[in-house]
Amino acid sequence: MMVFSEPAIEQFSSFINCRPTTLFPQIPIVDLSKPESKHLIIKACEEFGFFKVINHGVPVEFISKLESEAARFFSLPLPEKEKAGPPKPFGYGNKSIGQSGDVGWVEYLLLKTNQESDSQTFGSALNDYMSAVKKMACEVLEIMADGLKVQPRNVLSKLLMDEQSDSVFRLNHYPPCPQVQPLNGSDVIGFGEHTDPQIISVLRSNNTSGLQISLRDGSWVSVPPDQNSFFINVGDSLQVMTNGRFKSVKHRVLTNSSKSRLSMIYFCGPPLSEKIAPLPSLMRGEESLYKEFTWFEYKKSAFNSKLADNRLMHFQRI
Ligand code: GA4
Repeated sequence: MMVFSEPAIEQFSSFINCRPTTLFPQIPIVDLSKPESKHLIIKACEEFGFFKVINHGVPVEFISKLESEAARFFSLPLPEKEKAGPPKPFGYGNKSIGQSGDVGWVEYLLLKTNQESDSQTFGSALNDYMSAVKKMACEVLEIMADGLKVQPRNVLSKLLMDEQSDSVFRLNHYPPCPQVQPLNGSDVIGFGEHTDPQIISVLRSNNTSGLQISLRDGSWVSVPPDQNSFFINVGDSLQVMTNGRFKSVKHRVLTNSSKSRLSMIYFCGPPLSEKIAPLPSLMRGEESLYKEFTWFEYKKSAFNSKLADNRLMHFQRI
């Protein structure tokens, strides 16, 4: 088993008091093979900015192969893994998240999606997985466009299909985290609360709990893990493209004291030069709530922020 000793847990600053945790039983489940999925997706994006996808079409063998490759990578000795770092912007990272001093009880790999790279480490598993997940993400975005009654149907998915699409792939490993006395009743943060800057994020994890989302009333609920499904988060860019009709979901990950959690997330980003603005047909005479900006400008500002910052604030009109 992997030992995660530096810094000692006692020195670790990311504790929060967040018990008791409520489960999120009403999580919207979208069956991609059913015609009603378009209404369910719209409702879920308006209410939670979050939903679970079943009948997703991603082959199980792609998922399990990448999961075992990732587990193998994270079980390497630290100096070996560090050869793949630092994550600026791509590579291996350990506890430190972003450039503004955030920390979490997590190690990770940030990877490009547009190049046949990292094949040395992951063989074909990575590309097989990413292609299948990208296809599924495009399907979700097309059903969403349908549900929003915006045309053409590929208005969102084409941003992902673009050769210049600035998507990112992330593997997160949350080692089991010893809960220390006298911190009983506190949880250690694996990945602190934040919204994702992109359009949507597509997450798959093993069967270890930890993911929580924040509801509209500000309460936190735990998302029961499901290794056979995918979870979709609405990101800041989609909030802007829908002029605030969809809200990007605040989420975080808490550590588990006995089991390790492994997640793989595809962050669907547009090309850097893309203008992020409300889709004209969704405006119905309204004004845009946001100033005009490109994905490059938003990303630059986001990467200078702290994880928990409200990044869209600087781009709001009022
Ligand atoms: C959150 C979503 C993705 O994981 C990520 C993260 C990025 C990073 O880990 O470097 C950021 C974070 C994420 C948002 C604010 C900035 C940038 C850490 C951070 C403090 C890869 C992304 O695109 O934005």
